[in-house]
Amino acid sequence: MKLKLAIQKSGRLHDDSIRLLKECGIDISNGVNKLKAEATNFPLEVFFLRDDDIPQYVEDGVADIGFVGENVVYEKKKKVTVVEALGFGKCRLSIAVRKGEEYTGPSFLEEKKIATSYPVILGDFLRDNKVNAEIHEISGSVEIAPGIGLADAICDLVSSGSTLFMNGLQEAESILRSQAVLVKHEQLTAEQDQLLARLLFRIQSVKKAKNNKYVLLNAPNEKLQEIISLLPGMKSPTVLPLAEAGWSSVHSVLNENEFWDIIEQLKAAGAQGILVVPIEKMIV
Ligand code: PRT
Ligand code: ZN
Repeated sequence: MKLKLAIQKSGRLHDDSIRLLKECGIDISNGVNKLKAEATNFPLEVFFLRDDDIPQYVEDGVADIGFVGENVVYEKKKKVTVVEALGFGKCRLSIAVRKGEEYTGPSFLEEKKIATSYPVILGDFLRDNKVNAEIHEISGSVEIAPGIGLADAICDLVSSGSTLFMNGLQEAESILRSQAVLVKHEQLTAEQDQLLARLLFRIQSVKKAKNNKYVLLNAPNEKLQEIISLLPGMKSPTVLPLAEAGWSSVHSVLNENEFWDIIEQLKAAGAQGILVVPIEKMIV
């Protein structure tokens, strides 16, 4: 038995999806020109599909699981379960208006025409905010709609913001934050669930490793207690004596979010020779 995974055939999520599998130690045998490929060292079969079709395939159980943007999951409203955020494909779905216009909140959109490829999510947003606006659905190049007089505003995905900028638009309000997620079919068999648990364990180890750094530093022994108290570590930091009397080497793991704060405090407390090393996998 193999677990069937759907990923994007080509586009923004493709490379990161393949990379994540690789980081999980899973090699895909044949190229992306085929409809599907087999992993050589894990019971996994990979289907290459358009991202928009992935929720439907997973709902139908043609694929057991899929990697797809949350924006697509919420837009398609298919019956799938979101299991895990994957940490790539980050973007936001935002309302944008012409540069220089003063956006005063959702009521600004009253009676306006909004171009989008996300009519469902936008429709929910407008309804929640009791705004009456006309949704004009288009499938691509949404950002040019205000410029050619097709719409007063748009609702589209934004990452750097440069597409909006180049089209004379400004981001007014973000209505959804999105990233790639792992979705699963609602009724997996026990055997499929077991395979998914194995895959998830690997994905979580890779994610944890990315969010953490291994830190090595030298500390004068009289400052050791203070320095150790600053370090969270997986359990407690490793402390080894240095060849030079009165000094120790301290090893620990720091989370990305608190990383710079703690490094500054460590320096202030007398730590020297601080080395920061990436972690490849983290099994905790
Ligand atoms: O062929 P297929 O249907 O599979 O692909 P697609 O063309 O529909 O999707 P694709 O490859 O463009 O995007 C796949 C997924 O990547 C999306 O569903 C999001 O989950 C995620 N993602 C992350 C993005 C962006 N960032 C993004 N910036 N998807 C699209 N964009 C577009 C946006 O629509 C706009 O045109 O990039 C432009 C804005 O980018 P900035 O950097 O200029 O702000
Ligand atoms: Zn698509």
